[in-house]
Amino acid sequence: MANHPKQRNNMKKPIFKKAIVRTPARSIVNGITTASLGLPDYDKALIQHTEYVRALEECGLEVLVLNANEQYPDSTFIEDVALLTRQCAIIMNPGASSRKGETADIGNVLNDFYDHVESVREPGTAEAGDIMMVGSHFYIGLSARTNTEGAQQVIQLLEKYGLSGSVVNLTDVLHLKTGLAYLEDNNLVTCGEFLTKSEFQKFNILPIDEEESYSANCIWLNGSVLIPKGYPKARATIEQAGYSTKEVDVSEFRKLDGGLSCLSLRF
Ligand code: CIR
Repeated sequence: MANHPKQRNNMKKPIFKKAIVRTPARSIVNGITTASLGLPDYDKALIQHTEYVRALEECGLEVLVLNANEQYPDSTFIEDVALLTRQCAIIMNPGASSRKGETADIGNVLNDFYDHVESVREPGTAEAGDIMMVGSHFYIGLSARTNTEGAQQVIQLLEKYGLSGSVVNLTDVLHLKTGLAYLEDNNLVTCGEFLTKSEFQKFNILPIDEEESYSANCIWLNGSVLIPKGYPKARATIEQAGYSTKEVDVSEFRKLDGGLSCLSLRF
């Protein structure tokens, strides 16, 4: 039987065994935001974070919880500071000036897990919320946080380890994965500006309505999909595609433009 053109990207699925998270700091109320949803409630954020860790564990991951870093209000959004692949870790250089120092202690943490730890350097900036892994290929969003120089450095580093990368222009959202999530088996949760982009048409697109756009940032973890609580249409779409889902309430992180994926590094 001929291959269906939308089934070309099938390849061995990753198995995620570990995750690294960082406890929210009290200073989280000073985090960067474009949302008009009010200030996050620190106590509620702590509870939601604990539940998020539990959900990761229920998906089979062993979770390393780093201490809060009060100096950096956005430091709980740890996904942005490093890209973790099977072959290497790449420490990012965040484009947001208030977040640059978040990378200072991450090298020591990653050295415990990786033989190869690389870094993006000035004038390159990159935040890994802009990077989506599809097998051995990495889509890198050019955003207000990730510049062309940063993306090119990431691509060169990936190529050094036999991986590949390509850039995607984005205009409407903070990070690439604000509007996209790869669920393996060629399935791509897609929203807004990404629905019509030519590079994503080879995927089986699971479209998310604009009014539920926040839920496009969901995570495939070993067969289950973690999605934010309160997006019934998105949940139904993902379940109809054959996945079991697990809802996590991340309302306090949403107030700072943070999604589910931003809260962990998974590898
Ligand atoms: C920021 O603006 O940097 C944080 N308040 C939110 C970061 C969200 N991270 C992500 O989407 N990967």
